[in-house]
Amino acid sequence: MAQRTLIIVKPDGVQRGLVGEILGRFEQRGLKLVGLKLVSVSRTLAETHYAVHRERPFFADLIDFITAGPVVCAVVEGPEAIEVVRNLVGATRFTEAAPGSIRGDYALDLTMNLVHASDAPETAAQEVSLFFEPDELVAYERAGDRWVTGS
Ligand code: 3AN
Repeated sequence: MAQRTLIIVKPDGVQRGLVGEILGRFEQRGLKLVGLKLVSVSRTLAETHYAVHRERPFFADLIDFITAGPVVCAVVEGPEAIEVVRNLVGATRFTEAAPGSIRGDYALDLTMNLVHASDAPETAAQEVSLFFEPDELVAYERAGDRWVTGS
């Protein structure tokens, strides 16, 4: 089933010059970009986005980090996109992230782990609408898609 999911290249990814490399992995897999922008995340937006972690001891560090510099927000679309993207991103803990995944290739820290990706259909819908207005998402056909997804 075609899904849309939110990807955030976190401040460490932008500062390290890895935006192209990271977004390229999703493009290379065949996922379609339908939204893309550079954002300075406000503390209010960060606290809403990470509300599920509000009571956790690392919450303050997480908010400080995600607001420390610009991030790149993207929405990608494709078959089972939520799970496909999570697998490309790799496990939360860098010690467990498989080589070949983004975190497995580039991350050595639990907070500075380069990428956020939605983890379920409900959170994907919430997070896409938190970071993008409806008119910022673009529906379009790609000529090559029938050779990638069959549709
Ligand atoms: P993921 O980013 O893999 O979806 P989540 O949603 O469980 O992981 O956590 C969101 C972010 O919170 C992580 N990317 C990481 O930066 C931070 N985080 C999660 N667990 C911890 C922890 N035990 N200690 C410090 N930071 C954490």
